Amino acid sequence: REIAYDPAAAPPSLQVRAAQVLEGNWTGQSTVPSRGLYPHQWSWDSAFIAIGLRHLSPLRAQTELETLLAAQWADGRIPHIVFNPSVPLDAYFPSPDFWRSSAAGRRAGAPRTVQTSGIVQPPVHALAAWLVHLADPGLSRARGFLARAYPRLAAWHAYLLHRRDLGGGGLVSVVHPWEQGMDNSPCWDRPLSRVAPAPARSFRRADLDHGAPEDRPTDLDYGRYVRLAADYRDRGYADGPGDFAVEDPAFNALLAASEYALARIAHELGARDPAREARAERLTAALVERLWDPAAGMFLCRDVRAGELIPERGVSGLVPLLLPSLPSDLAATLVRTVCGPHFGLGGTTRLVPSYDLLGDAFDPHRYWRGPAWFNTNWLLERGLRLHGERGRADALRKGMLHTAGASGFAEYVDPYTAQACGVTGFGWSAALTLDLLH
Ligand code: 9YW
Repeated sequence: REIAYDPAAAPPSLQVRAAQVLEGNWTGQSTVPSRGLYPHQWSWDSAFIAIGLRHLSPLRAQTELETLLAAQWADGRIPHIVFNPSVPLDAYFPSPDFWRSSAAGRRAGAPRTVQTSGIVQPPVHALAAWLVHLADPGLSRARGFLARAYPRLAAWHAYLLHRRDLGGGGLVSVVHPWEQGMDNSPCWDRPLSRVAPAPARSFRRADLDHGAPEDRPTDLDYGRYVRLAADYRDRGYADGPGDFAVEDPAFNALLAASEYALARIAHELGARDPAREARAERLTAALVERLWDPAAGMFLCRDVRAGELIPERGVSGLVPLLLPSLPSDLAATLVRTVCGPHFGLGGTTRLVPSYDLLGDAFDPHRYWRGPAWFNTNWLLERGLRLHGERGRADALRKGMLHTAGASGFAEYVDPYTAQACGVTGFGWSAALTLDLLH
């Protein structure tokens, strides 16, 4: 008897499942990180999502970035959240009525037509724009995608380099843990300890409606996040000395990588811009000078207020492996550190944890205090490949693809067991899976 082939019975491939997540999170103009937990557009999420989306629909990937860039402030900053007006205010905290961008951000040039937050996130956008262009150069040229994006991306970088060099050493400072994107990393514990928390009764967290409290930041963390953000808002989002200023290796390395991308974009547009590459190299040199710690064998964060390096090993200190002009002895040391006892790649872990396995604050389930995340692992996979570590890059890629599928595209996973933590169906986990598949 002939057995009919029933395609409906075949389990969908990883590629199809990843595409379904991105389809489900698409709003028509952009993609939410998570339908429940993060129902608006996030800045660095959109950059990573566009990098994956380009393989499904170059047009949607271009639109994703264009929607974000349309919310840029006149001073050049790209806000970390662009709010969707059709989502109820209490679905996410802090909501638009906390940030009050169009009123409090008026002098900094916040847009009038759309509500945003007033802080920023890591500058992955020029890198994303370049990769999106490469996916379909014909469509990109026909739509003037890069020609329209270029001045905005250049203004974004100028904002960071000119308004945010709070330490005066050629690196950008973040003024809030949410800006760096690894909210409750133990790297922030010391500089945050100087911030008086806002009273717990003065706000209501919406994140706990969607996640287990032991996988999330604490109420004390949130009190400090709220205090810092409210103070910045009350200063009209003007940049200057504040309570929290940290030079972070990942944030600055991503800016340098995006400067290289902007140089390529300028070249594609017929404008020679040798200053860009020089800037990327200067940023790399400043990273080495100000943040490299030979004893740790990696980059550390600098607490600008205290004038010292923060003695905690976070995954952000490995991300500069992404940079082509990193001195080769430093690249080799970083590879040894990723594979050594603190991060365990290829030994005790299959994906790189967000924080030191041997650190006092290590917690395999709590957000950025230990779990492995897909975006940082994607960046390290590229870095390993760039520096000739093909075998290790291939193994990491394999580990990521397996974990993405097995965890239902989790937001983050236990670095030892790969157990899913946070939400599933997470935007960049699905998007970067697609990118690895191509
Ligand atoms: C928040 C959206 C964002 C990410 C951050 C991550 C988390 C919490 O979620 O931030 O409320 O903004 O730490 O990196 O962009 O996915």
